[in-house]
Amino acid sequence: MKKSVTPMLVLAALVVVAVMAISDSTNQTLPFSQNWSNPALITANNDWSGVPGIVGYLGDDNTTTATGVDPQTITGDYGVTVGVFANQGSNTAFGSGGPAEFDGLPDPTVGMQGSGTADAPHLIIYINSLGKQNLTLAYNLRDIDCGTFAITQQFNAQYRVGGVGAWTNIAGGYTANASSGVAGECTKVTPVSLPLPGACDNQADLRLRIMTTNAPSTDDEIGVDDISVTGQDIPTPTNKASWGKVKTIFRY
Ligand SMILES: [Ca+2]
Ligand SMILES: [Ca+2]
Ligand SMILES: [Ca+2]
Ligand SMILES: [Ca+2]
Repeated sequence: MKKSVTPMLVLAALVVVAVMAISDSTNQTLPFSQNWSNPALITANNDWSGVPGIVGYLGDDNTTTATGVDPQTITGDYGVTVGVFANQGSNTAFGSGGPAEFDGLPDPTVGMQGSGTADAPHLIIYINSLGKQNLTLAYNLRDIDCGTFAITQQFNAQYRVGGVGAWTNIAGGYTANASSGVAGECTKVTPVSLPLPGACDNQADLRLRIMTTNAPSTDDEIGVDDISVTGQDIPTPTNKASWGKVKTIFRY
């Protein structure tokens, strides 16, 4: 008897293709960088397919309606909705929560702010660190929102090896307030440079997560710009004796 493909299977396949098409979570080798200077990376809402190795999420888990949540306390996956508001030009007064692309600024960037829906918007960076050690994650948090309000916009950075399990806070990765905290101010830059722990060395699937949370009252739009992930080559052993030594040093 001839086998037939059920409509449900066809639908499931189409959904899989659709999900795959809106992001490029290919693990990127080092050195990796992204400064958002190319306005063509993101051209349509919720489509990250032109951005190698970075995907933005709304963080719309909605298990909490609280504001001002410390992002260090969020260690599970938080919402799976891929999102970005594309082509916002220089409209940093844009009020919707989640990631957004401001490609018309003199220095373009992707930014994020929280909202009642986007409780914990975040970027995930997908890295292949095979052969690399002593990694560093760096980025600039930029207050790009000149709105007349003063709030506290928390940010945090975490890592995870592989696609499942808890996220681990990176030492020094918490920024208590990336907003200037001054009404109408939009020039503050918070440089962040984080040495990553040894667990991040030499991994085929390393993920780095940069997250903010819904601030009390109106959120400040904060750019996550000049992202880089760098590392050093793990020395290649030249003979059997030195290989033993290397294995001892880099055991974890
Ligand atoms: Ca930039
Ligand atoms: Ca664009
Ligand atoms: Ca501001
Ligand atoms: Ca808010």
